[in-house]
Amino acid sequence: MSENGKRRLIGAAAVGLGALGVGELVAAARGGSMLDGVGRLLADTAPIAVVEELVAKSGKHDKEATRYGVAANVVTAAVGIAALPERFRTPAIAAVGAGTAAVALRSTDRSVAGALGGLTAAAVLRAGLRRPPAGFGAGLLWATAGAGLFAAAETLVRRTDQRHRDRVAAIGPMGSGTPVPDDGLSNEPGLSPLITKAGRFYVADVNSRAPRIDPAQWRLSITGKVAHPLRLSLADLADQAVEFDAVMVCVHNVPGQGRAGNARWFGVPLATLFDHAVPDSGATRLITRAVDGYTISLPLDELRSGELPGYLVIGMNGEPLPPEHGFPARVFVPGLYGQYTGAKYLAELEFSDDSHVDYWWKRGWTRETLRVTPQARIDVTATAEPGSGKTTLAGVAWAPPQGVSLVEIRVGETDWLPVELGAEIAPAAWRRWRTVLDLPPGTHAISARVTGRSGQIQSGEPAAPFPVGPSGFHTVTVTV
Ligand SMILES: Nc1nc2c(c(=O)[nH]1)N[C@H]1C(S)=C(S)[C@@H](COP(=O)(O)O)O[C@H]1N2
Ligand SMILES: [Mo]
Repeated sequence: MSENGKRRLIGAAAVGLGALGVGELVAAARGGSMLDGVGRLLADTAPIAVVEELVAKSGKHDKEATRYGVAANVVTAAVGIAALPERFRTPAIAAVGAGTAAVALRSTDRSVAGALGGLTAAAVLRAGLRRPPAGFGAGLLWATAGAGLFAAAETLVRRTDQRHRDRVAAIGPMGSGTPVPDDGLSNEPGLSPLITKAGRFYVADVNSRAPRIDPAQWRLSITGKVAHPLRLSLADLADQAVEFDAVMVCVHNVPGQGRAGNARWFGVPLATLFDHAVPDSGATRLITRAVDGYTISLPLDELRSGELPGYLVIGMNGEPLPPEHGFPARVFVPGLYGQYTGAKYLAELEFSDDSHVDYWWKRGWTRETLRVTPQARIDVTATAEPGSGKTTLAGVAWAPPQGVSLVEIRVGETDWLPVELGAEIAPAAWRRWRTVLDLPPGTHAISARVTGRSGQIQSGEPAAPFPVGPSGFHTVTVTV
């Protein structure tokens, strides 16, 4: 490529960054983001193999990774457009602008903001590519301004989120205030606490950012094949709520990972709502529908018979649900994987027949109501001192809803050895465990497994999460 051509492309990248910054700031000023809309489009449409690959590779920062990945693509698109013959540029930019706007409009509550951002970014791109920055200084100016505006937009959105978070927290306590009982296990450094703090609880979401729902305006609609449709406020629900301890597990939690958390929840038993609403005989599924249209449906028979005792949850660890965990309400059936347990940011509970198709079913996930399989995790491997074989192992295990009856560990291919269990705070909750071994010098592969009170023993056969849930043991290596 000629020097001139190179300079033109670098100039275009700078213009792209400028357009991104201006667009995001325009969106952020109204509480939204262009990038969030694009991120959601990816979640909605990417082939399932791509989704699974991304989830498997991503850790805690997958949302940030998506945002910055999308941002990088905006800059790349600017370069691509600049490389087109002049007569194609305006239509290409118009298509990108309209596309971004359309994508924003189909997403959650901040759609208009994202759409305005997209159109503004397109206008800036058009102007910038028509009179490209002449020389290094002008390009640097575009790039710096763009990066600065983008950073400002990020700060603005974060502030708006924080204001919402504060307003949610100000609603006041949601729960009984009863202290969590001690499980009697000595507190090893690194061992998961009995209750996972909301800020440390994993987040799994198709949205980059939780919708900001106004608690004063919000009502839960109970609709569909039902004798008494209902509209309930948060206060109506709080009046009927009870407390329960349970572990929530993401179907993507391959053994050893942290996509599981144990919380003290506050919610209305679904059975209570069914008593008020009275479903028709033709109703077979309960559709839990979020404000953004995301749905998870549940088999009504099992919910009603008590085989799947579910809750409409409005509180977590004594407080309102934090925005990212589903404020103002979500459905949770202990013992079902998160992806099958019910929607966060609930707008509606609809009694329906079997014709409904859930969000993830379209992408090949099973229509079976997937139950959590027993899993043990090793959080701690601590040798007393260098050269000593005395090694403390500790962790958590779950087998909801019936509970954990046995946790064992195995060193290499030797026999399974039972470990000490902490007291059970609730059968549906996770249970902590601990043991001290005297290991011979060398390197050891140590695995853990759990047996549920139902008799189900954790399977050691490694399997990826898609499409019916993961299996295998968590195995760590310890060198003495
Ligand atoms: N509205 C909505 N509800 C949802 C999801 C979502 O993306 N949107 N994700 C589901 C999945 S896959 C899981 S594992 C749990 C995660 O809940 P958490 O983010 O509070 O941990 O919520 C479930 N409910
Ligand atoms: Mo999940």
